Amino acid sequence: MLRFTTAGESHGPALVCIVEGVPAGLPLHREQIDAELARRQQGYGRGRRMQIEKDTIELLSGVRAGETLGSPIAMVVHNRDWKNWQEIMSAERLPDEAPGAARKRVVTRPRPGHADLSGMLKYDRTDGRDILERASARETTARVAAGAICKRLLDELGIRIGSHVVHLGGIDATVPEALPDDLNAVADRSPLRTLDGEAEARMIALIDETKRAGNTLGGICEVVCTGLPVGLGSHVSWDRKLDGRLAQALMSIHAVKGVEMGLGFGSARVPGSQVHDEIYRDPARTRTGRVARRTNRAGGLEGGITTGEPLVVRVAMKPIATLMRPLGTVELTTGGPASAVAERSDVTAVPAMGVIAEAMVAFVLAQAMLEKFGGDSLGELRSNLEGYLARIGTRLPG
Ligand code: EPS
Repeated sequence: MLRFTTAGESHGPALVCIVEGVPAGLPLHREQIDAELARRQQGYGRGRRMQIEKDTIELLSGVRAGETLGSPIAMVVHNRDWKNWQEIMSAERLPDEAPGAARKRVVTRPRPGHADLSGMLKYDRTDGRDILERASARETTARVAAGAICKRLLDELGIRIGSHVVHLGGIDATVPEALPDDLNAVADRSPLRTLDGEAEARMIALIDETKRAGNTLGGICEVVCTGLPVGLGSHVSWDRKLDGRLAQALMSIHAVKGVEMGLGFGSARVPGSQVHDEIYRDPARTRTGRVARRTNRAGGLEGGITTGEPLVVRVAMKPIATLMRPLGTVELTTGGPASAVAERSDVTAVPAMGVIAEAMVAFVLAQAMLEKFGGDSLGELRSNLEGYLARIGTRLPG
C-alpha cells in the first residue's frame, strides 16, 4: 500500500514527509523533487514569506545512488523563517518561562474561515497559534514532495499530470479547445499559471487592487492527467471508486471548497445526450481497450473506474481567511467583540493550489496503479501493466 504522512508547523524548524510503498528501482534525484517545490512557490499574489523560503529537500532514506530501494523515503524541508520564530515556537520551555505562560504573538482573536476557533475549542488550547501553525498551508510543501515522487513513478509508466488556473476571483480564463501537449511547460511561464494572457493581465490588476483593499481572492484550477490505462479504481465498493478517492484527496487541500470531475455540476443541468460520451472503435488506443470517446465530459471516469481518456478535475479554492482588513470575531480572553488577528499572509495562492492538486492527484493515481499492477520493483510493475494492456487489446473481435 502506497501511503505518506507529513509533520511540521509553519514556523517550526522543518517540514517532514515519509512516503512508504514506492517500488524499488525508480530513478529519483533530489533536483526532481526540488523542481516541484519551486513550482509551488511561484504565483502572483503570494506574500513575503515566499521570498524568505527557498524550499529544497534533504533525502534521509529510501534512495541510493539515484534509485529507490523500496524502503520508506524520508524527506526534510528546513524552514528558513525558523530563525525568526525560535522564541515563539521552540519545543522546549525558554529560560525563566513559567508553565502555561503566554508566548509572544499569542492569538486570541480567531479568524473567521480559519481553523483557529474550532481547533482551539477542540484541542483545549488558549493560544490560537497552537492550531494555526499546523493548519497553515505551509504543510502542502511536504505533500508536493510526496507527489513529486508519485509523479516520477507515473512518468516511468507513460502517465503525465499538469494543471492550469481557469478562474480567479470572478475572472474566467478562456481554455483553448486543445490543451498544450506539455501543459505545465506553458502554464508555468505565466505568473498566474493560466493559458489566457488577456485574462492574466486582468487577474494581476485585480490582485493588486485586492491587496490594497486588505482583502483576498479564491479561484479554480484544472488538473489534467494523460496516459492512464482503463481500469484504475472500481465500481464494486464505495471506498474503491476512484472519483471518490480523488475528491477526498483534493478536498483535504487547505481552503479547497469544491471538486468537479469532467462536466461536474454542469452535468446536472442538461439532458443525458449532452452528458455521456459516445464510444467508437480506435485500434490505435492501446490503453483504453482499443476504443475512444467522441467527447470527454465524464473527465476520464465512469463508475469510479478510469476510461483511459484524460482525467480532468477542477478544484475550487476559497479566498484565504487571513484578511489584512479583518472581519469581526470574539476576543477569547474577554468574550467581547473584536477584529480578527491579521497575520502576514498571501492575497491569493490559487496558482500554488494547482501544483498541490497535481501532487494529490499523482498520489491517488500512483496508489491506484500499484493496487492494480503491484510489484516490488519498477520492472515488475511495468511488466504487469504491459501484460494487462496486451490482454485488453484482444477483447474486441476483428
Ligand atoms: C499561511 C500564511 C503565510 C503563507 C503560508 C500559509 O505564511 P506566513 O504566516 O509565514 O506569512 O505564506 O504559506 C507558506 C508558508 C507556504 O509555504 O505555502 C497560512 O496561514 O496558511
